[in-house]
Amino acid sequence: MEYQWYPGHMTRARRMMEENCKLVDLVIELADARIPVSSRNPDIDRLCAGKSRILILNKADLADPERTEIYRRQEEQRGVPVLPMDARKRAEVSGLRASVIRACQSKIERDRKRGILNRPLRAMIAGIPNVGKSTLINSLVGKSSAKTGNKPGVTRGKQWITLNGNGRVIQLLDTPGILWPKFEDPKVGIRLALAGAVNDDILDHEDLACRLLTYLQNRYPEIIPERYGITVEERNAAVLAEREQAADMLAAIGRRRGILKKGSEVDTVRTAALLLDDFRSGRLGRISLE
Ligand SMILES: Nc1nc2c(ncn2[C@@H]2O[C@H](COP(=O)(O)OP(=O)(O)O)[C@@H](O)[C@H]2O)c(=O)[nH]1
Ligand SMILES: [Mg+2]
Repeated sequence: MEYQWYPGHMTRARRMMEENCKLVDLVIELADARIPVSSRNPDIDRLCAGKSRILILNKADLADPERTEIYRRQEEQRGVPVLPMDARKRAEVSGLRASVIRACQSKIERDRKRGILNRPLRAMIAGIPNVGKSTLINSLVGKSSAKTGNKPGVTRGKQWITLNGNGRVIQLLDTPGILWPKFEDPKVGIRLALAGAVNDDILDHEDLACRLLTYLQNRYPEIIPERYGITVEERNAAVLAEREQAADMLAAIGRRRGILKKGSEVDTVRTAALLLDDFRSGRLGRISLE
């Protein structure tokens, strides 16, 4: 989350991806199930050309299951195996080993024809910051050997984590590949920010909160009234622009929760922080932004 994507960072990340891709048979790409398009970087196709691929739709516990399923089917039609999951849950992560072996089947066949049996399969995990790469590695390995949190992996030298299971050895590069988000489309930037994938301090929380409220009003109109016990005033809905409606709603939430400044004015900055936190932690329910 502390990531600021200066060109130098991007170049370094790209070079690392290229270098590491050469070492593996398979790339396990992580995307955020709530923003499956905005959290991916299409450059991975070029960087990892010729490698087997698996796409993990992580944080599926926070996403709208119907949308996740639509995206899963769409990507599988393109030939990429897709696994929605909650990387924090070991039981959900355990299916990944079988998927790795399946995804590498043609490689295994080629080896077999050459008389090479049980060569370890090498894999790496890749994704934008905060998508859950370290969490996934921890769950796969079963102990906290990979750093989680908001900092990128600290390991410098190349190390492999050996995963046994399904009768074949899988070697996982212990340093995940870092992909950089694509910000050219401002909508993408907003979705990344809402999902908590980019540095929060530099953002206007009120603006984000209002955008979220507008989105929810259009896509999940029952959520805000249910969670905060407020009603959208018909009168306002009829006369106010979408943006003003959202600001109105934010103020109503703050009033309802008693988030006030000195005096009796609603503190919309703190209300915005509450709303964003409720969204990011799943307290508003399972919501997808794409
Ligand atoms: N709800 C939910 N949170 C997750 C999941 N995977 C990771 N996280 C959280 O997302 C944050 C970032 O995870 P981390 O593994 O450090 O991301 P990395 O930067 O890609 O290595 C942490 O707070 C994790 O607990 C998931 O599947 N569901
Ligand atoms: Mg990490």
